[in-house]
Amino acid sequence: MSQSYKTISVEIDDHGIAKVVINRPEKLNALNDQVLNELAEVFKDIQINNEIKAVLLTGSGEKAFVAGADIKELADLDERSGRMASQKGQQIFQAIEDTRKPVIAVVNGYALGGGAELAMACHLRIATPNAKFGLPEVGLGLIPGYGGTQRLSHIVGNARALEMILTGKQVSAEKALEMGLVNNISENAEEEAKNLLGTILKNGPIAISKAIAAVYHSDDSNGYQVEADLFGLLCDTEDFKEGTGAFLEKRKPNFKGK
Ligand code: CO8
Repeated sequence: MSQSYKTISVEIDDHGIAKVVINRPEKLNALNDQVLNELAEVFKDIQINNEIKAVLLTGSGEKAFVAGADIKELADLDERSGRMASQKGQQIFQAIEDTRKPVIAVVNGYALGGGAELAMACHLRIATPNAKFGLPEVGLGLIPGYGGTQRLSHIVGNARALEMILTGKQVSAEKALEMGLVNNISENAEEEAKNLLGTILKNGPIAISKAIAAVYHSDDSNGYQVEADLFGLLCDTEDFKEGTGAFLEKRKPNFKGK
């Protein structure tokens, strides 16, 4: 990566998995303006860095993934600055969701407020058994503002989303799994996430990026059209010839991402 960050560390392993760690453990990785700005920069770099094939996002320390937006900074917001702060965070989280490389959150503790919203902006979520999800904003006289009202209802449905948002109550990792809010729970969540990414990365990289794009169009009225267009586009790739050729020749495919 081209830059060094103060609140985020990034390490790229031999398989092209970028491990992105939010590094503010003394404040349970709360998202202050600096963390948000750095997250935006990191994901811009990830999008254009060909060395990076997939992303694992987690929080530092034993206790928290991210305990929310930084309440100290929130306390001074008014109508105008509040709307702008919400929009800024929404855009950054949207850019994470729009990454066309798989992004997996390893939720290693509290994922509250903006932290739950950040995990939901990732494509997949693996939790440690001590993970706790919650949207406690109503207890602060607020509502979720980084896309949580929208993403939570897409993921778990309106009734369950409203229960979480209106009560502000935390849910355990097990409950989150039952609700479909996380893909899996593991004591070794990071290893599990890397294995999952390893399995994904054996497949054609263009197909992976188009699959992510197609799934995120599923709520649009033109989702089927997008699917057909992307399907057609993939039929013109060398990876498609390689994948089908390898099956017919009974060998493993060697995808080049072309
Ligand atoms: N913001 C700022 N500081 C925090 C936050 C936070 N969200 N969470 C924890 N901290 C700080 C604590 O103040 C404490 O700092 P210090 O040691 O200097 O006093 C340190 O982290 C450790 O925290 P605790 O001592 O509280 O640790 P506990 O183990 O006792 O408790 C909890 C852990 C339960 C997670 C507790 O810290 C807590 O309730 N945190 C706040 C959780 C919360 O309400 N999050 C939602 C915030 S609102 C939000 O995210 C809105 C998002 C949308 C914004 C859109 C527009 C801007």
